[in-house]
Amino acid sequence: MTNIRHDIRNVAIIAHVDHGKTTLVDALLKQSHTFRDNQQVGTLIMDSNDLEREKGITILAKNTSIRHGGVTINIIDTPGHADFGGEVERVLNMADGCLLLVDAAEGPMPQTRFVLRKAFEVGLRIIVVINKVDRKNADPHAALEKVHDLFLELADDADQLEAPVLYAVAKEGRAGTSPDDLATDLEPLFQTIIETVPAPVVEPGGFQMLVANRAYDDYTGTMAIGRISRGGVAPGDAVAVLDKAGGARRAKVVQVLVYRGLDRVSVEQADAGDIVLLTGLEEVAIGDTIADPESPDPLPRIEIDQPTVRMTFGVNTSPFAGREGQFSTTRQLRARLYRELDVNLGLHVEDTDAAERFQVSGRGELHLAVLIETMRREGYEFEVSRPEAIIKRINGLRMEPLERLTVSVREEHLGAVTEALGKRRGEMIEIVYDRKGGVRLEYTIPTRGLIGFRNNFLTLTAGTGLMGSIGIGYRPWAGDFREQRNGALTASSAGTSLTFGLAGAQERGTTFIGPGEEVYEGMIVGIQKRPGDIRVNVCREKKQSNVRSSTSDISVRLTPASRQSLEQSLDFLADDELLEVTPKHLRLRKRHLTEVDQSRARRASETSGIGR
Ligand SMILES: Nc1nc2c(ncn2[C@@H]2O[C@H](COP(=O)(O)OP(=O)(O)OP(=O)(O)O)[C@@H](O)[C@H]2O)c(=O)[nH]1
Ligand SMILES: [Mg+2]
Repeated sequence: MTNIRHDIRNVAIIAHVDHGKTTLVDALLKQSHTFRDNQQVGTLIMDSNDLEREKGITILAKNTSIRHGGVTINIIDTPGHADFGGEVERVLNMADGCLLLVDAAEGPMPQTRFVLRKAFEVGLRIIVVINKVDRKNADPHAALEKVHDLFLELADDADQLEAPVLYAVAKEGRAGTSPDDLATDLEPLFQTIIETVPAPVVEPGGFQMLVANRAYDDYTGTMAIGRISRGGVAPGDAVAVLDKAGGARRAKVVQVLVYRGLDRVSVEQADAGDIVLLTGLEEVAIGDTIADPESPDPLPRIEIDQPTVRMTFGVNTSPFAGREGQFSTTRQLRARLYRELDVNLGLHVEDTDAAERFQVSGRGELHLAVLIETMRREGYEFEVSRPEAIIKRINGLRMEPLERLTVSVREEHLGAVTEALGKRRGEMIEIVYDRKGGVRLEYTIPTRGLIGFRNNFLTLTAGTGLMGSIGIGYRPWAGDFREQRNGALTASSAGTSLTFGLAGAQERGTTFIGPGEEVYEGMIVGIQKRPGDIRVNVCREKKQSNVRSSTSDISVRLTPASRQSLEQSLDFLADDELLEVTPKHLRLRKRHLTEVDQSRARRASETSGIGR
């Protein structure tokens, strides 16, 4: 006999990046009176980690829970950026339904397609929410029409085509069944969730739960998060942890916690359908099953799409190595990278033939950049190489990852953007002009062609363009097309940069550093105006005729340094260059620092015939 938990709904919120998921969760939380009346909660409450707040995007999927009437609605907020698609894949198994948000002005974007496909695969009931209908250029009807096209394309059976549609302004906490007639609150959305999302079905049998996520707390240690699919659990219960290798380990549950708004509260018992956090189980990996030791049946492990981009992480070999980081040895770097695999499902780490270098693969540049930034904030120092697409041999053929790219640009930027994409082997599959001077283009393009493209795209469209892409599999290698970057300005000797020396460098190009910074020979201090590296002496002082004076540099006009962010630095890197990452600095450098080393490396690659 099966039971149904009428008091619970488990719902995930999915969408393309920035379509308003976290904002909608804010409003749902506020309207469910989860907070005390005088509690200051702010906005994007669920984007709780520092990097999320700085970047204004969600990186990790997170749970929360609200009460509406007599029903507990467990909500899973997910990231919309394609690089964090692995986060979406691993949490959908906790839900029975989802809200598919679509921006009324942008319409469905590449990640909308990705998350909808995953939702269909998992069998979620879908509620379409056309959000941001307040935007000036909103066109909710056109957006909905495109959503319908997407449903037709992706649905496997007719049932899946039935989805209620709501319109919303998440920012104001309003929703309704027509874009011109929104309620003053989200009541229509609450109702639709309760009516549409199936209540959890309780499978009969002993306790069973798939670990979909982990959290850590200094008090309780690691917590395993998941949805109970069978039976119940209470503090003190003995359980079996079933791991990837097929092994089973006995453990004892210490606490059973559930979400209440932003808090976690301890409960005496939880049952199938509940989303819980269990403490006391120590080393549990995502994808493990926790089960009754009497019926230790593993659930299918979570399937995650393969990485498409990789780079090497190595021990810092710059002359400044060991100065700024707390953790800098091979052992520390290796342990940290492998530890990441427990929680970051989309990531792969491999040893290389060099003991001090590791190959790290992820779902995109941002996926890897977030790892780099996180590690540097933890006190690690290391060096990374240029990100590259992962090339495979399949049936003897050289194959490369391909992406589907959607760009929206203003008509005046169309020429520049299509030209740039053409050079990167992009193939246009669709072009749609709207009535407001905008153009939407669909492309297929090798992942290779997209690495480093974002910055370029923002420049070409003066910051007004919109782009998004998702991996769509492998295809035969499309041939070389590497665009020549302009040459680097490299420091010719070690020392401290001075205004006079930098002014000399600025005659040759743009500088990345300001005066008073320590440099080493072979460090990249700027970019010149044409191909080919040039060495510059940024530490050169003006010859003094008499007494040295700290104001003697004033006569020289310096353009402010063009500082490179982490992502810009990764985009900048050529094959023979590295990025040194420390808690205090990002330094671009040549792989071979001195002229002697460079020519030796050049000779070695020529004689071995592998030269790039
Ligand atoms: N005009 C308007 N802006 C909105 C609305 N909802 C959200 N926004 C804005 O859209 C931006 C992105 O909102 P988020 O809630 O962070 O979007 P998200 O889907 O969670 O983004 P990721 O988690 O990074 O994928 C924010 O600046 C919001 O203020 C809306 O209904 N109308
Ligand atoms: Mg978000």
